Amino acid sequence: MTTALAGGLDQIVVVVAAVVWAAAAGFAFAAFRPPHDPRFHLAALALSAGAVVVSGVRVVLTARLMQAGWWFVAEKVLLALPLLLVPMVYALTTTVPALLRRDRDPKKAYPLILTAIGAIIGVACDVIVSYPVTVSSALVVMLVGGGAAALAWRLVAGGGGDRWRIAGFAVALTGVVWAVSGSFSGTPMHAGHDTATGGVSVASLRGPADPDARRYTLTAKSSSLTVGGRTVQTWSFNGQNPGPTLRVRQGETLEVTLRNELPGDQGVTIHWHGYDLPAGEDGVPGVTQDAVKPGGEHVYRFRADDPGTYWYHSHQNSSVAVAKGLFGLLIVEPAEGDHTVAVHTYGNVKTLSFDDRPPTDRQVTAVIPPGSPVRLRIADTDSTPVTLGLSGVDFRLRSVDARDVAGATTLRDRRIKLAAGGRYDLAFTMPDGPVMLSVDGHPGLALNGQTAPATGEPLDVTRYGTLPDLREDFDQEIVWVLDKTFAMVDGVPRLAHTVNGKGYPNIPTPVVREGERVKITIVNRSGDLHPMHPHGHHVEVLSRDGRPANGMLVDTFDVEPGEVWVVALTADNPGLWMSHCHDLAHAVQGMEFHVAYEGVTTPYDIGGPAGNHPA
Ligand SMILES: [Cu+2]
Repeated sequence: MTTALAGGLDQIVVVVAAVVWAAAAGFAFAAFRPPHDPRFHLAALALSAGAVVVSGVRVVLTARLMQAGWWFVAEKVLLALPLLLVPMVYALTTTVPALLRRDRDPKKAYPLILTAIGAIIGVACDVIVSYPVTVSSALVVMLVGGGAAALAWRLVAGGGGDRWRIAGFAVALTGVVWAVSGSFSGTPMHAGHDTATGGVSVASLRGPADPDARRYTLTAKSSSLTVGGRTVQTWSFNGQNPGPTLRVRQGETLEVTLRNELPGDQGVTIHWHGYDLPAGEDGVPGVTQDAVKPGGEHVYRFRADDPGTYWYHSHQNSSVAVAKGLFGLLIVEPAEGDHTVAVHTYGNVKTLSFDDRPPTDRQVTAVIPPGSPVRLRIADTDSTPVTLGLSGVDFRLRSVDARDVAGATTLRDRRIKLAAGGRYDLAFTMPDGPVMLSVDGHPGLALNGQTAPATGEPLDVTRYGTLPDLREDFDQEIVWVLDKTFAMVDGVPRLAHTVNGKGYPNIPTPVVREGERVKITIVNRSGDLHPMHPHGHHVEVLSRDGRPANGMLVDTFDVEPGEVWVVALTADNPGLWMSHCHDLAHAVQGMEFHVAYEGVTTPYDIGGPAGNHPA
């Protein structure tokens, strides 16, 4: 059983346990009261037996999850299971014998009611407690449970005036208030503002001015696009969807002037996705710059020393802006004979755009002379992964996220899953026959005629190429546990995508020193796929789910439900960096945070007059 399946089953079993224990407790309470209907005794006994079985399943599932790591079970082992199993033993040794003896004392139902409360608390734990279990979250659970237990005693014992009721409500209410105020708050995001004395401002970490720079101007504006027979209102750079492909030769300086002609108050920035550039050029509003308002302008400059396939997109309200079309590809080239492929969903229409042709949901055809080298530079600009396939030719996955894969072996008829925001370069020599690039199993790009989409085994990219011995020495270790729980996001309580139990901007900011090698363990406790994207750095993949990886360098990687990834970050690019899920809806729903370098500050504010909104 996979970790993801065990986690999913546990989410169902915890609810079933609560329902069955509550029903058992209800029938027991009824059985101990007039008219002492024997059918109630039977029902209570049968439901208790069933509930014990369900609780046993929960213990087995927790044991299975514990094999995947403590991160997956901490709150179950520390809170949910003790609060279920201890009263369960109490009930099995008191209430159950009383039911068998047909006792007539309602107080005898109390242990079973406590068990039901424990089972219901298990559901609450699932929804509000993540990893790590904090003292405040544990207290919330204990207070709510204690309040419910007091009220239940008032119910079974009868009499006693209102004091028990008031005490129970008071205790439970304290728990709820604590939940809202205490456990959901956390360290505010702006580490940079806390260390504002001295240090380096991110605003000074800029690229060089260069009279010979390769210059582009990108103007954000409203546009429209007809695709799949529908007209979609889009935002564009220079009226093009996708935005123009920016090409620069390795070693040149790129200078891009961003202008904003969007309507209303829509700010815009450009984030150079995957390019490890100076922090002040990173295009994150509220962290590295203010959002560029309509009528405004901002110039980005950086030396393009790292060849490869990148893309650029607005980082202001990015879940909306990118979906509407504020993106394009950036190619830093030594390569000849290359072609770009951008996958993007406009409205509800999934499209492919080949080179700078307009996007289409139909198959794209092109003719390439047999014998010529081909490099398809493919970017997934959506918020969900895409499964690519290449058939009709032997090919290599030459690079992932603009970094060459060591020892890239020949592949044929294979499928490869590409993370949201990620890039693959597929390289081959054009054969005499046709070649097909498929997208999610459908014909996407047909070169020199038709052939069937690839149906072969999916490739595990983390095990592709050579598997070297990877360095295991670290200066610092960080753990990010991804989950879906109730948390504060932007000051509002909601069901959130959380990191270590918190949502934006309360996720603690790790602080690194320049030169450190940092081990980052990313654990996905949730049922959702999270394409994680650290800015300003490529991280080295050390292992995936305990299996040693090839050490490939990535800037966007899919952490599947139940998976544990271990990556290494070399702190070689001082700044204040965003790190977030590139399912941009997840970022808005809490999953974004910072990595700060010691001594780096920012003069910019999230919110503020510029309306900066990095997600
Ligand atoms: Cu996500």
